[in-house]
Amino acid sequence: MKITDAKVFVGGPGKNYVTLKIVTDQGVYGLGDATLNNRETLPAAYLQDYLIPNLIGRDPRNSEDIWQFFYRGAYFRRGPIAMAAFGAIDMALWDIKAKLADMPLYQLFGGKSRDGALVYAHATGSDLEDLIDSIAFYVEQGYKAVRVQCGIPGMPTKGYGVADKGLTDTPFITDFSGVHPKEEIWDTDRYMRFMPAALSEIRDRFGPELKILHDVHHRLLPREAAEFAKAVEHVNLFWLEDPTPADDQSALKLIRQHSTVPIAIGEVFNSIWDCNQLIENELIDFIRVAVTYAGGITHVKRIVDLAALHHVRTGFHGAPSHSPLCMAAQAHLNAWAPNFGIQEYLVLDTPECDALFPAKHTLINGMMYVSDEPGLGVDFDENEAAQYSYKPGSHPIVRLEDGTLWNY
Ligand code: GCO
Ligand code: MG
Repeated sequence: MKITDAKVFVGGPGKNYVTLKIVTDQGVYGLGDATLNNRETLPAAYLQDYLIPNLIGRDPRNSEDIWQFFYRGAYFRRGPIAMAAFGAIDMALWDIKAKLADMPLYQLFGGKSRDGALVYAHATGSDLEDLIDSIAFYVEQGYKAVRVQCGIPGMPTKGYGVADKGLTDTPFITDFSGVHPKEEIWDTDRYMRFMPAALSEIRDRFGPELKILHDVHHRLLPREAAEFAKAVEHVNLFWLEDPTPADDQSALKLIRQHSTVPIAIGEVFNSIWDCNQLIENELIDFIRVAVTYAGGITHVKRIVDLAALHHVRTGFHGAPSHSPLCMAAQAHLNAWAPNFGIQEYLVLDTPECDALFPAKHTLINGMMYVSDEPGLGVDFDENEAAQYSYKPGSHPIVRLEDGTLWNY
């Protein structure tokens, strides 16, 4: 069996999805996602210029050897661009393998450990009252877990994860007006004064059952993060995400010394070497890697297995930029992983997205149910894809009030 062709598509409804289609001499094809948010053309070029020419003619069933060939063969290892490109190939090869076996992908990992996977929604409010309405909306929809992000009184701009309008408006983050980022202003003191009390009030309003998550989005210094974690301990958060920039791993020790709040980190990681020490030293509780950004199923499954040895559960990244293919790969891992924790899931089932990526995965009462179709269970309509093309976009950047550049 041989790979005869591979094509890359960039574009989508309101997103720049990077979709890889690998075609074989036996008519079976596989799909993978290389969408690196706001840098989408780079994994696409890596695939087109270097990886695809080396894929043609290979046996698609040897997904492990192909992964090693690209990873070791690059010589300059890791990095989000390369890992997203390898990830797309790997995802597509697992799709092919499961289609050949005529099984849903999770069967190849060891079958299902659960029927439905717990997901969390994003609630957002420009002030606490709006946020409480937004949380109530998701609770009424049946969600058992909600991430809560709130505008901070006196903060010159709205802050991370706070939508511009409406209680269900998803803050898509990317601004498609071009590659020059908008600027936001951050003030740690105002955040520290407001947010712990707001979380406390949310807990009082919604009672003990609701799983409440909060994303600090890398904004605090280690000592501040320890103080914050201590201050919210009584709120009984499901997790506190990215309290400090995830590249300083020793910062987590200080937080751990002062608080038992569960910590989730890893959405910016792209390799097991970014998280092995955090996992082995048991400094985190949830690992947030995404299958796309971290080298595909082959590599992320290794991370999940390492995490399981250290009581670290999964909480895969599921921001709106992730393609339905990445979400499907994660849905299959979620169905299998003995150490599954939760899945971030931002509903993207617009008619346009469904037409581009037909799929049978379902979301009912805040639980995601994986499709039993062979493979990843997501298709890709090339005719639909023809209407979309790449649109340059960017994340905001963040500054302190005096102009100092801060972490987005
Ligand atoms: C999350 C993330 C995202 C990121 C985004 C960057 O928890 O979902 O923090 O909102 O900011 O994925 O591209
Ligand atoms: Mg996050």
